[in-house]
Amino acid sequence: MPQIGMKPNDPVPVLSVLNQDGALDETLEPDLSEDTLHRMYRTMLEARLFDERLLNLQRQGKLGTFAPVRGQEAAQVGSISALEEDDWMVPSFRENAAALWRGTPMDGLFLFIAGYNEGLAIPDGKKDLPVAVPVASQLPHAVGLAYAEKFRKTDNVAMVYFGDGATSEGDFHEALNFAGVMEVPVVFVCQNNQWAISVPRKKQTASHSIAQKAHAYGIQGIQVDGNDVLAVHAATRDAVERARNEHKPTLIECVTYRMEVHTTADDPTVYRDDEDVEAWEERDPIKRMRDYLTGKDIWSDDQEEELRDTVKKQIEEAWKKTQKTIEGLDDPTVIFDHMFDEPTHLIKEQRARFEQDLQSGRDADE
Ligand SMILES: Cc1ncc(C[n+]2csc(CCOP(=O)(O)OP(=O)(O)O)c2C)c(N)n1
Ligand SMILES: [Mg+2]
Repeated sequence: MPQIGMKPNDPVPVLSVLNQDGALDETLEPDLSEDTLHRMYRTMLEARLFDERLLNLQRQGKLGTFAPVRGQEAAQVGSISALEEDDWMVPSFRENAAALWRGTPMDGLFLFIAGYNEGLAIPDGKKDLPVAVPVASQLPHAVGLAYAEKFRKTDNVAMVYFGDGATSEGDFHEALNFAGVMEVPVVFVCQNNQWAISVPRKKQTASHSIAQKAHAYGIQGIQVDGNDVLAVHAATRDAVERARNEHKPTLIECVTYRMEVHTTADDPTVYRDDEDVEAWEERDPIKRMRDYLTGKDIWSDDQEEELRDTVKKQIEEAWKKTQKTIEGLDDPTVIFDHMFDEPTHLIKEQRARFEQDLQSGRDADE
């Protein structure tokens, strides 16, 4: 049989705009206003400082487990800032930076991490899905939402976040396949942070890149420097436009690094080298954006100090508000409230049994 030219590692475009020191390739600089750039920087800093406070409160036993975002702020803020209010944001479980950009209140995030269902409530009319813990389960949801938007002839799109580990799940492949065949206006944002808990990227797939998997489904793929907020934004803006105007999906691989623990239940010192983490410290996305803004003469040390103070106050106020809210929450049966609009008979039975158990506990206490 004649051999036809088949390249196993088909090249995908690779995009970077800012180098490690915040210096710029001017030909690729996205056109963003000073206000937008400031808002992006502020959200990245909010996410970083919020993460630090969450860790600190978790270590004091005041919060439950959570997945820190440190190191991935550019991947999230660069991408979410390309989305419009009427588009869908479909997160995984590590998207606090993207959630903050979408206006999710910090006290809601605190409340959820403290173990209260109420913290996950999405305000009416907001097109954000709640956190999805089952890895990759959110990808088909995003494809369904985007397909419905197309069906209803709106020009809204959906953007879905997931990790490198999620690309080994069937849901990832089914979602990309359906999106390609049915021409669904969805943007797949993979944050390749090099780890799925203790499983390194090279054990996740033999594929040269994650972005190239797009080709198997007939959709566009692009790999970007995920610690370069401008590159992530430029790639995502193009993908959102393509989804909105042509109903073409895109897979974006943001190459980044999980600088922290997987969750607070994890100890990465037993499976990864400090030198790797230190090497990525040099590519810190926040420092890089700050250098860029300073180089453009639109950021100063005074502004930095003022912003840090403001954000720290905002975090403390949100924590105080959360503690107050917790005092007024004493109905654990709300866990049955949000799965279905009309509860199924099984949910009704479980709720009744749970209420009985709670009552017996209260009777025994008296
Ligand atoms: C279906 C499923 N399997 C296993 C788990 C346990 N688990 C939680 S996070 C995770 C790794 C996910 O890695 P990745 O997709 O790279 O996301 P990251 O945590 O790096 O953001 C695993 C295996 C889960 N939540 N859901
Ligand atoms: Mg990962």
